[in-house]
Amino acid sequence: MSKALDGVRILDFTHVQSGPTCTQLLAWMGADVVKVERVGSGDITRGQLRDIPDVDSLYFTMLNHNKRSITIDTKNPNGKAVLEALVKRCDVLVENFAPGVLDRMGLTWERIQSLNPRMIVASVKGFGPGPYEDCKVYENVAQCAGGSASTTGFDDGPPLVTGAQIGDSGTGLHLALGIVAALYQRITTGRGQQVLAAMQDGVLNLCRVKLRDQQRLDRLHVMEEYPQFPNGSFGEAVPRAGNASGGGQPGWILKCKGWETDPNAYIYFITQAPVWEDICKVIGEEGWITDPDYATPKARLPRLMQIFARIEEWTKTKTKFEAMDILNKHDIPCGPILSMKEIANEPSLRKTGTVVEVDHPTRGKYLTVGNPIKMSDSPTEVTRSPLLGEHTEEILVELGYTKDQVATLRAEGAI
Ligand code: CAO
Repeated sequence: MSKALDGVRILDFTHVQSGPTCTQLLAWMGADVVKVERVGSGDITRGQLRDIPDVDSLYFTMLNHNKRSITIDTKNPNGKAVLEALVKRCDVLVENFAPGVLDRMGLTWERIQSLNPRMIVASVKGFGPGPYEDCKVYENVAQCAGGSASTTGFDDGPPLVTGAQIGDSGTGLHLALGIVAALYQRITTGRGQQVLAAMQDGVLNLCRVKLRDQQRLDRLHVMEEYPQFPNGSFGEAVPRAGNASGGGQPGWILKCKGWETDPNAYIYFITQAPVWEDICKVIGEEGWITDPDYATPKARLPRLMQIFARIEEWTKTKTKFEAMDILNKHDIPCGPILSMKEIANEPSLRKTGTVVEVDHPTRGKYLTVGNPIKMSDSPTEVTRSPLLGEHTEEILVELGYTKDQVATLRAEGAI
């Protein structure tokens, strides 16, 4: 079956996490992704957080499926010639080097355009133009600068980073969308363009509701769905909201049976207004259906913590899965706190290809997260990540190099 991005050639000059997530998605959608790596060492993540000696780490393998690998020393003139041959042949160059690196390699936007005016150059950077544009950035820096850390955690604790890689993988996702849009625009303009996704911008985009709340706070000086209401105090900036829901339907994380020993025996419980009557019946508080102190969402706001404490008395008598079964029958929105172990073993996620088992020649079998985007006419088959330089010769031959020329390049360390 054909794939959405069949025929699209990606020069993947990415490393670590943010850029590789983007090009992995494009590969899953059918693009031919050629990953350019340093001779001898490759992407630094090949050797980071290793769980098996001398074997590509899960960090690397889980971000580089369905790609081909070529090694090039881009600081060697003949290596640079190979890189430029790839620029001429490809549709998109994706990179996430520190600011200025591509220019120092001689691959300025002007040079790339002169080599291939149809080339789309897509970059992840830590910051967009401004005071921090020259800074190197990793995940947690972006979470802090994008508004996530100041709004995550509990009121009486420090700012917190989240386990979701919203700075790296989140920005990779944003960049992938920019790339496919640029490919679409190129159909009519015939021209390439530069696509920039800054990690600070990507995180802020995902924290949009908190900028909404900042403006509500500026105007009203109070936000009734926040746990600081009614007994705590609000300062000038959006406070950390604990486990409060970011939307109009109050929610909180509640203990379930076994919480004393299982750190994940919890459920997220949402007191959605349309099912308030059912919630009251399930927990045995039928009086709250008509009691004016509880009957309306507005009346409940100052009592949310007390209400959740009462609901928790009920959830503590059920496992999170028993509670889910009961609550779902009443259409009460809720979600179990699933551990990574539970997710890894969840049969339905295996069935949909969201969690996939992959075989690797030196590592053996391992689990990875498959394509979260499911397309009916462009199915994803996850194939293993390439070994370092596994496709160097194959790609050079495609570029028109003879086997003798490849041997010469190898001998001089250019590839
Ligand atoms: N051959 C020869 N040299 C190569 C090469 C190759 N194939 N590939 C890269 N290099 C060189 C570059 O030319 C550069 O050299 P110079 O600094 O001399 O010009 C050098 O490798 C290092 O590039 P870098 O500065 O990007 O790498 P770093 O490890 O020092 O920094 C990071 C890493 C992630 C902080 C930085 O790349 C960055 O800020 N990227 C943008 C933001 C980003 O994507 N961050 C998320 C990373 S995922 O957590």
